[in-house]
Amino acid sequence: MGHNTHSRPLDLRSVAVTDGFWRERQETVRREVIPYQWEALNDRVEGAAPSWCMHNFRAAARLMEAQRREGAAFQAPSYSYRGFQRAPEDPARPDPDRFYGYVFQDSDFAKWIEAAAYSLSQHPDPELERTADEAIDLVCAAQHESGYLDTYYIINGMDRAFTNLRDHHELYCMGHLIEAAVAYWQATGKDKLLRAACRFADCAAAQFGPGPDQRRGYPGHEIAEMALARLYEATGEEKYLDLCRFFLDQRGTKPYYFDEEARLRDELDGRPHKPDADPNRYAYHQAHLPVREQDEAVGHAVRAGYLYSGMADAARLTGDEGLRAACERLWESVAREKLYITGGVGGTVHGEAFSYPFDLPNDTAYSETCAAIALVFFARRMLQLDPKAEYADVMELALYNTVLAGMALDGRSFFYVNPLEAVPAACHTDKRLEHVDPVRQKWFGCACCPPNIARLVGSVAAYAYTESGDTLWTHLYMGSELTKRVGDAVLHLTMESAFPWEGRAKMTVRADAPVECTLAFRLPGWCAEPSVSYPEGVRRTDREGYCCLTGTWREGDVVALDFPMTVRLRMADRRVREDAGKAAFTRGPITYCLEEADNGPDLHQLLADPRRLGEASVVPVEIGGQTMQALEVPGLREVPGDGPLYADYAPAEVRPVELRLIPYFAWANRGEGEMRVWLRVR
Ligand code: FUB
Ligand code: ZN
Repeated sequence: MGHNTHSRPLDLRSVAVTDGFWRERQETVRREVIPYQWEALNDRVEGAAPSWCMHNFRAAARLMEAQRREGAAFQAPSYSYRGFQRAPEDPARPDPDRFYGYVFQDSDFAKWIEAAAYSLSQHPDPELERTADEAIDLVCAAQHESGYLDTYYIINGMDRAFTNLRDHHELYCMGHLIEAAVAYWQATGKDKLLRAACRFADCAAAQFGPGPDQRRGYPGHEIAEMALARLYEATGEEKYLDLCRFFLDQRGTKPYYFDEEARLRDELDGRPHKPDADPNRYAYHQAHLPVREQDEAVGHAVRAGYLYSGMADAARLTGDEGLRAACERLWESVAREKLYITGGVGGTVHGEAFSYPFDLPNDTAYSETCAAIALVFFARRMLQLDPKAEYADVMELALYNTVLAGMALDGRSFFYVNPLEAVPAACHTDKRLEHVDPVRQKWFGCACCPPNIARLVGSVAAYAYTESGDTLWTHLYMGSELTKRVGDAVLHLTMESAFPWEGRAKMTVRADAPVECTLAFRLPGWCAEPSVSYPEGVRRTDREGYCCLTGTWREGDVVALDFPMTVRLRMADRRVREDAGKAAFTRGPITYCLEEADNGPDLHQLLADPRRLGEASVVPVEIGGQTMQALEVPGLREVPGDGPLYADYAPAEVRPVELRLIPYFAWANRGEGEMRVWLRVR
């Protein structure tokens, strides 16, 4: 039996996550994060930056209700496009009719409702569903009669809608709305938000396209591409795939649309047009070249990850080989030259962007949480196109390390930026580190990351498994119960797993009648000696790091997987300046770090000793009420002298110490202190 390699994630209602590690995080999202973020979106979290997100929907809904009521007599308030106003002059007395916050504030609602949808698909919760339904009623009430749905322009002046695609995120908000609407429909069967999202997409499809009266634009911040592909897959409506393709095909063509629209804006405002002189402006938006010609990951890292995800979707759905080849080249660029050992990407604060190859600074790292999330999206889509374990290895790395580090263990505070080295005193005083926080924040004015983590954690099962006709692909190991249909037959599968702490996993089959199919399991790249046992009569073929087991599966059949996790001391390619002479500890999918709480201050004086790696032990530790595995490894500490600032060179005096390392995702959960991933090597 052959297996088609194009695959799709499982319907989340057919898989339940059951294991301690992920279930606990999904429960944190359900119990803490979703209710907390709802309060944040409604500006009710004391001490946190106000969001204004739902305030804006209320303002827009009032306006649209007035329009519906008054019909032809309706006169929009003459704001004449007032543009940004991040916050009211007196925060205690906001004008109920004004838009506040970032232009893309609507997307925070969309991410929240998407997270709520995933949570509902795992755990029915009538109260949450009621809150979500009421929020959807409000959002739909804010929709313009044309289908347009972005409160920034609905409130500030619809005459300027779609006039600044480069900076004003309407298509980004549309993309998030679509993602949310599909998820909510799939989780609850309710289609009110889906219908609203389709109307918005139809409105965009009327505006953008090759026709004589249409605009040749494309999103300044990508996500619409992957969202439209998802909408096409959910509804079967070709027009959404066409719009996705149009956006991809237009990007990077000349004359540059962003320049054209800037000229038109100036014309509209009656001011002289001054062309933008910044040569990097196109690369920031991945618009420097047509997408099929791109081969280096550049520009804003979240935008890039979302774009590449949309390209991979379109390549899979249309069989476009040029797109697929570009995706492969861009993947190589990220994975071989621009990826942190924590799975973070986008190393520079300047433009929240990818830097040049092998530039991976540790203390000034930007490594936005959303960028790691975008990389998870891209990796899953590459797996859907072509299941190669190397994609899943990176997906796992990003997920278990930077993505999880983005949220405190109690789910109540968040990192936007994820450095690999932090010294609080420096973070508080050094201008170069202005963007780096040594403690997580309750919320952000630009709160893209927290709800993004919530939606990914809630839907993690969609990254663990994908299916093609007769094949189930296991990419990540997590305790779960799932159902796989093969024709009319149904296979119930139970996965038990000790990940990420131990590399054992076991899949047990339950089936009323024998089912012929392939169960494919990823052999993690970090494991030198994977072992897989399976029932007699099943045929094994290995391809691209997957062990594919084909045969007739019966009740009680078991596949036992053992991926021994050893403590590894890893070094970076010697072209990475910042890691020269340094090493980092990893075990299985987890990257470790040193914290001041365990090792005292001045972590830069600690040295790893590769000769003693064999003496490393794995010890349970409790952090933030959660039990996890720490590492204890013999190392050395330099004895600081009390001499002058400079002296003639002499080898440092060292004393033996026991280094204690904790998972990177758990750092900064025990108060403020130093942290570092890369340490010097003796
Ligand atoms: O622009 C929307 C989001 O805000 C981006 O994805 C993040 O990088 C942040 O800039
Ligand atoms: Zn973010």
